[in-house]
Amino acid sequence: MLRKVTILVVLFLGLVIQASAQQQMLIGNPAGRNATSLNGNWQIIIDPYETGYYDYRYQPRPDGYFKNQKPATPGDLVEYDFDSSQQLLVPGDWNSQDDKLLFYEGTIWYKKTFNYQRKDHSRLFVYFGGANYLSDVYLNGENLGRHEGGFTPFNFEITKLVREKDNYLVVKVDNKRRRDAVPTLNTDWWNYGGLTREVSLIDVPETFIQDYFIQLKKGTSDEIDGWVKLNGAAANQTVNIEIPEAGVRQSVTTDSTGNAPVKFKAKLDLWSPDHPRLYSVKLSVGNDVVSDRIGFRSIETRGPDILLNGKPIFLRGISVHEESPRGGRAHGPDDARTLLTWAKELGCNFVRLAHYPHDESMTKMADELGVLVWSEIPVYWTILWDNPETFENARNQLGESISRDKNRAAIILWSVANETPVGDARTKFLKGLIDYARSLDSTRLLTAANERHYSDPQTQVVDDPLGEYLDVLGCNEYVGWYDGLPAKADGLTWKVTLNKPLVISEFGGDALFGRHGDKSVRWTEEYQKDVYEHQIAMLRKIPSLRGMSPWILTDFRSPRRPLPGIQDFYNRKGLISSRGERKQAFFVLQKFYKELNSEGK
Ligand code: GCB
Repeated sequence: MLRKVTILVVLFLGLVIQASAQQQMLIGNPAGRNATSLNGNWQIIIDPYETGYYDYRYQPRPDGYFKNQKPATPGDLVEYDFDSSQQLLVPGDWNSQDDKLLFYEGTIWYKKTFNYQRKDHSRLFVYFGGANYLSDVYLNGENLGRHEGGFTPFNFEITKLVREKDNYLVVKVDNKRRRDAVPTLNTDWWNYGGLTREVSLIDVPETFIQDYFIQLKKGTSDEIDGWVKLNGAAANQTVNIEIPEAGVRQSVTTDSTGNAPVKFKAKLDLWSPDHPRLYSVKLSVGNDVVSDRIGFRSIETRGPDILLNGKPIFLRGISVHEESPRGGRAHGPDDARTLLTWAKELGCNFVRLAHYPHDESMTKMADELGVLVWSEIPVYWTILWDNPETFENARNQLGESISRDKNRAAIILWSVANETPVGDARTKFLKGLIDYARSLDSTRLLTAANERHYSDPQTQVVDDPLGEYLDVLGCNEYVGWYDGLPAKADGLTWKVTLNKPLVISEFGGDALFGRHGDKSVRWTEEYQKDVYEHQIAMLRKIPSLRGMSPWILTDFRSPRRPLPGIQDFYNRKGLISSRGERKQAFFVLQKFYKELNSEGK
């Protein structure tokens, strides 16, 4: 009987996993494929009342803006025209491209026209690196589907709809905040809207490599344990996997569903921040070829230690928002290089990419430059813990993020939440996410940025019940800013109840670059520097501390920060201003990280 039940449970789980894999259907590593960019200028229509979507009875219109209508005769009434409308650059948020859109939250319609010569026996997909927040996508007037979530990729097949001339791709992007969404109404960052990341057409053969996972088996340094997945009618195929620099040439045969496990031994030079070794990896089936650059490393914990390639490591980090030094949402390799180079100048071997998955070029650049990454989803503050749709949404965003970045050596931590209130519904929700992440990727560590509390005025306690399910305990604290004055840190002792690594995932204070005064005066560089000095002295004394990612690398826009002349709608906790100027605290942290480095940490 027990056996029967077990078999049923296994079958059911199999179905669930299969169903979710089907649902995601994301094409892995678009940059490693035959792609045509649709970046550049797109025509847009600003539509605050969603007139292009709803009629005057608030019913969806069959003749919405996605039909891209033109008057056929001079007497025809058509109240919009993409072709004479304004343009915006893609990728790019709309808020920073036009002053009148700075605070805009609502719908904007995007349109791009293109020609496409599709080869026989090929398939075509349109791929979006990310669009904030809700996207409805149409090609030549037909609905392709909807995607929810502002920071993860999605794609649609357009093989049957695409034509040689004058295709029109229309996307309705809506960044209205919602109580039941992820994130919810309340965040401390700018709600940059639009097609914020790359858009491209991906051309593949009828049967193609949809995705693959080529990583070391947990706890090993010479065993690849992964999988490859084909998409297309001819499922039983031989897939070749080559890593020429490691002398690897392997073949696997997929089953009737197109899946095959990939397991082999290889002698590999391991990836680390000091030695960010990447290998060219080529996968091929028939005439489909995907190329990637993959690093191999192991990551584990043992008691309070984090072990990278078997050796204890201290995470010298900084938190980073996806805020471009050019203004607006960062995207592309240039922004990624600038931000990560600044982090390295600070002495970091680690970044916390807050509070949502950043552009794919960021995690690829982290692989190239040798910077470990904490990757996060926007389960932030107080979302609707009891709402099944909210859970499904968070789970989907987590799945898409892991799906996109699972081959990046730089990523060592998946974080499921930031500063969520302790409670049964919340812990159940987050445990569901943690279990899901582990089912998709057994190789990385799970964390969350939690809070702490005082058991008495001198004792900080880290004992969030979520900790039981995490590998690494993340903890935010603002002693010296929201919690007393900087010197308060001197008298505090930390009690961490679990024998796991602790990462202080945030601390800091605001300073306006160039504002000087006594260290007791808020908003001055001197005050911020004082916060860092007292914090560092305090943190040094926590026995299980294995990393930190102070808040934050650069100033970033936030609607919650109105103070005129100082904040002007920026959170000023950056160690670097929004124009790239280093504040005094930058050098305090840099000095500390140099010391740690020379102590071998
Ligand atoms: C926090 C949040 C972060 C905020 C920061 C602040 O605890 O996690 O998103 O921006 O504090 O500056 O208040």
